[in-house]
Amino acid sequence: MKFGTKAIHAGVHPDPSTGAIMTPIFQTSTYVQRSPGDHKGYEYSRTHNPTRTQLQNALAALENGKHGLCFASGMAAIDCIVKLLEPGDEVVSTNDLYGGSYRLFTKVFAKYGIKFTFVPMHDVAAVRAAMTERTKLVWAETPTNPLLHIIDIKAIAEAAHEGGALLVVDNTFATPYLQNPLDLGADVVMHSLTKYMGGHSDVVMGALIVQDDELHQRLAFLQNACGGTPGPQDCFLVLRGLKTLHIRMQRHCENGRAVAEYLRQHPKVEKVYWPGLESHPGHQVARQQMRDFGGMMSFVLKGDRVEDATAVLEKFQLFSLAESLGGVESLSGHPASMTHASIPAEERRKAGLSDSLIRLSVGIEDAEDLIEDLAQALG
Ligand code: P1T
Repeated sequence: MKFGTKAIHAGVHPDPSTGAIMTPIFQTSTYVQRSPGDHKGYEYSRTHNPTRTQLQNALAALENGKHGLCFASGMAAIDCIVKLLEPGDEVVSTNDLYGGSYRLFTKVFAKYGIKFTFVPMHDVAAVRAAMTERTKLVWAETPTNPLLHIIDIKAIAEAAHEGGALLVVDNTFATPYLQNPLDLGADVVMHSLTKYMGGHSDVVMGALIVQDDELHQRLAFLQNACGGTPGPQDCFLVLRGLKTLHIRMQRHCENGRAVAEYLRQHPKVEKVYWPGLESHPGHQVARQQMRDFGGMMSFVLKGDRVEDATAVLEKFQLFSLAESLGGVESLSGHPASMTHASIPAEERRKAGLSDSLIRLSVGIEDAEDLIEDLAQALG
């Protein structure tokens, strides 16, 4: 089955009791049993809920995995994975990643005796050098947030597995429309469903997708034991969003190209970070592991001054200044003071994240209007 057909049909079935073609919102916390233990597979909605089950199955199908697990946020999904670890275990992570992931690793889990090492993961040798016999997890995001580095998933999977570690890929920026990390050797795919998968900036949710039955059981145990599960209405919203994922992503990619090309030739722009540009250092790897290049990008202005970046951000009309990404509407952001403020300034600079970097989530409006907005804001 091709991707668009899967986005609409895979993993979901008309409701058996009514024939409703759209998955109903099973707004219930509990399920009646005929006799103790004699039930229809549903006991309590933290553990299972039929709306969530259909979403989990749809996500597994889109990522070419076997099992999906949904959470109340992307952070709750990440929290679940790290809870697989024991004190003394180590994680090697990319040094360019969502600020909230960095905060969870360094401010929450580090105090439970888990060690995190951050490396420029587009350099496979740096990953190998950072791994020890205690490394249990390799944490990759690709393209990375916010510098759009491309990490070679196949190469990192090999390095992780040689060292006996699992590879997790945060696939939030790419979505399964652009890349399927499980096919390239990853063990777990993680998503903030809040972004492209939901697609309409109206829900906060996260997910994990795996192939392996035993790993699924361990994660499902934690999902239920820790309880960071989403409600059925939010699951419905993401199910609805998924049905247009392929159409939206196609347009995000087209508009992404138009905006990146415009910024690249603009006299006030110093550098554009978008993997579709041939000048991007990860372009060749991106061509191999992605089907297109997406709608996320960052740029710095000539002179690299925060006050100039602030002036542009204040002038945008269509690129609303807001956290988050991946919705139908275009957004702009200032990572140093917004999404990545929880990473110490020194660490940000070491990773190459300038305080004047502007991040764009290019939406699916008409490209001409977006470029007009950039022209007036930069002018
Ligand atoms: O916001 P939440 O659904 O909990 O997802 C966290 C998360 C995880 N991974 C990546 C790559 C992310 O970008 C995010 C959330 N990011 C933003 C809110 C942002 O504006 O970058």
